[in-house]
Amino acid sequence: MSAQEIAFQFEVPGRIVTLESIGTGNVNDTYLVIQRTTFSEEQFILQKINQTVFQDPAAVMANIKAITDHAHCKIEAEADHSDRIWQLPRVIPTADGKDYAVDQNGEFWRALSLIASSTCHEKVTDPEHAVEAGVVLGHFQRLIADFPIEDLQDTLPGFHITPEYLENYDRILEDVPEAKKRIDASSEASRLAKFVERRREFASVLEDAVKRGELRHRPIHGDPKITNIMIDNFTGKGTSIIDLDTVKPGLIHYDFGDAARSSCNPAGEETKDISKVRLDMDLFEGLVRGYLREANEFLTDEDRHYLFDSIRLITFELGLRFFADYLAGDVYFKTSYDGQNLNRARVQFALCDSIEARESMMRRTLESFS
Ligand code: GN1
Ligand code: MG
Repeated sequence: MSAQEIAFQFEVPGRIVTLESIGTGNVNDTYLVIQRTTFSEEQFILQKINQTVFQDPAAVMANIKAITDHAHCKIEAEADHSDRIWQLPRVIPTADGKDYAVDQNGEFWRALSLIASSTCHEKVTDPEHAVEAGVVLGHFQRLIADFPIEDLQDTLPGFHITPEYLENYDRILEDVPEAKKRIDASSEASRLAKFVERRREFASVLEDAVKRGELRHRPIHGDPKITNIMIDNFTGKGTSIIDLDTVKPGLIHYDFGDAARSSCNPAGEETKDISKVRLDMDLFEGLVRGYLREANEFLTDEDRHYLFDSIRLITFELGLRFFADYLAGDVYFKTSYDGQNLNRARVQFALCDSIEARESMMRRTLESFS
């Protein structure tokens, strides 16, 4: 069945004008669909869910439906007192009332409303953009903070549990014969392997805090990188967070760390010029100011205590995930050239270095807005 035939199954009026592949996501396939009737036009997002990553797509959709229903009600209730018009994608049902369609190959497809007249960026453009990224994440976390985690399914067990990524890395080194060869064949890969070794103990910093009862699980977004933050074309303000696949119970720290690592590195995730990778303090100040404006309301002192570590950790973790995937032969993240996952790992580890060097400044910034 073609994407066109699938698009036709969703409850959107009109006939298809175009359907084009868009998006730079590393996981799902994404299309923009435009349909017209005699007197109107509807644009929406059609996505094929990657089942190698999400093994229970129906559970992913149940989480998205539940969390967006909850958040939409809150956005509506607060609309008159808000400084902007907040938006959040809506799950568009199929003609027979389901949250997804399954094609003859067993592939799961979903349709989501488009956040129109807004743009997402691969890199942060200026400190105001970083402020908006912080506000958008803090606002989303605040909206969903009271959603009961028992009503969310764990759709990606182990997601953001850094010690488990280390175990997986060790397994790859042991079980994939090519992995060791790849390290031996490249001085850059062996440098990255040493980088990992020096941070083994640090990898459990957040999970240890959970075990000691200092941090607790809450509903999280899971993937609030800068490309998932929509900026309103008219006002320049953040208007929506998108890509709700990884909404599940977890630590809000994973979200904060991910927003910080992706919004405060002006070179972006895909640069080949490693010398340009750094944690920019002006962008960081913006992100923290925006985030804490919304999040101070629900953060505990213990939550605040781990905010710095979360940035260092999620940056290290993503580098480790890219590196492990390179060693395993690119089985998880989509790539468009050979060695892309190795390059992505180099970027995240360089950023991690830069974060470590700025620890005291970053901690001062975090304290000054708390
Ligand atoms: C993946 O869905 P996408 O492409 O935004 C990944 C994230 C990473 C991100 C890095 C489910 O996100 O965890 O931070 O790539 N998503 C999943 O770009 O693994
Ligand atoms: Mg995602």
